[in-house]
Amino acid sequence: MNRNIVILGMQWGDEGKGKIVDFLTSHANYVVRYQGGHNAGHTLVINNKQIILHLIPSGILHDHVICILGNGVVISPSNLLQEMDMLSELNISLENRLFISHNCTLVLPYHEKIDILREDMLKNKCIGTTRKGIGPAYEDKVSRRSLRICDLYNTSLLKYKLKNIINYYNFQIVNYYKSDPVDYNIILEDLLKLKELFKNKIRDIPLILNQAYDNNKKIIFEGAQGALLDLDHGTFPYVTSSNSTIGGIFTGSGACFNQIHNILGIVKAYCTRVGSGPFPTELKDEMDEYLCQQGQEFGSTTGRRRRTGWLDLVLLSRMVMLNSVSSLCLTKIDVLDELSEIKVCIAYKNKNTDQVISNPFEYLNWEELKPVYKNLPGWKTSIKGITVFSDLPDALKNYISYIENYIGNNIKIDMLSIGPERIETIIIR
Ligand code: 2SA
Ligand code: MG
Repeated sequence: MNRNIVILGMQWGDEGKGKIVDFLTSHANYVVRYQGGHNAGHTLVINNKQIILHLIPSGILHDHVICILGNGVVISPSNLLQEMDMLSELNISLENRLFISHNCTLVLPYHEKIDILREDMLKNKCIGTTRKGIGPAYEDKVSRRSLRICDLYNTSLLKYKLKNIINYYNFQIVNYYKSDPVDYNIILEDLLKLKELFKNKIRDIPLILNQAYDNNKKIIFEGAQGALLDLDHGTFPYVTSSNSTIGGIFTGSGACFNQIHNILGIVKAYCTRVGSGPFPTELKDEMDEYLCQQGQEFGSTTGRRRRTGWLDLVLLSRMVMLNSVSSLCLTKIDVLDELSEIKVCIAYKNKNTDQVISNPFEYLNWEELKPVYKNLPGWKTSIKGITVFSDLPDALKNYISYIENYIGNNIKIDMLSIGPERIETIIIR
């Protein structure tokens, strides 16, 4: 594997990035999160035990690795504490292994409250957020109002800023949403306790990453959510509030594009989406229930049932282009083991006129899209236990070639994940 690798989800999240980060971390020195917050849910299965990480990078299970939360990550202190406790119960030490940017924005109870109030008010028009306060926290950052980790170390300024923020939020919460205000004193008290939590972890992350690069260290950048949920390039407004495409790395960590050697796009062999928004290949029949059960497609942060659909090669091609992907990793292939026929979306038509729509990102009316499918034969056999590519059934090899040929530009599927465990990974090249 090339030195510095980016792991990016190519769909709407839950492509299995966490497992791949954990797998590749055996060769890495640093694993960096650079966007999102505890809305993410990265599931790892080690020796039959499931571990779900929301904030702490998935490299943490390898004790030689330094894990980093860059400035682009929004941090809920209570959630971080919970995750640290969970890891310490597993005897995983964080001592000198978790470094955090002092510029990280804090996610605090008023963010969560306003996220929930807004979503409830929108009813069936809601975004379907994780209700964790992620959007409101990023809003505070953009409006230059947010509390950041560095603010914890200047108590008088912290009090002043918090007072203003609470006034700002309570005005909306009480007057517009007719809900109960949040309490300044309780939040302040909690914030004052956090100095110790962060003290030994705060570092100048851009400096660390640039020095690591100069010293030939290996860095993995761990994307959260998926490219189609990107604030700028995704299916707006049904997106998350950060840049989950490649650019998020540079603004969110301080690393630079010439320090990246490989951009690995993670693609699930079918599609899922949790929350509202366009999903052209969404299934509404018994196949939806089948994929959901076989793939255990339930949100790892909220427990919500994920919507399922066929692999969409039109959208995948777009995301490969947009992120300058160097190679792909196809995940959860085993979920399709029993199917006699597998569909992939290769084009769109207008649902009413049958006119071909070559570019949905130009056409913009997602509701009118009708997928055109290619039916590919299934392999109808279990691939469990297979460790080398040559042992895979021909129909699966054909499925892989079909995807590669469609994407073109010599982008290959270099890795396969055929189960949740580390060993259930096949390296093709
Ligand atoms: P938010 O909370 O403001 O980021 O929500 C905005 C949209 O982004 C989607 N989103 C996600 N989609 C897939 N997986 C995510 N993480 C969890 C998981 C989600 C869960 O791994 O399963 O447990 O429900 C994630 N985080 C945000 C969200 O559904 C909205 O569509
Ligand atoms: Mg997830």
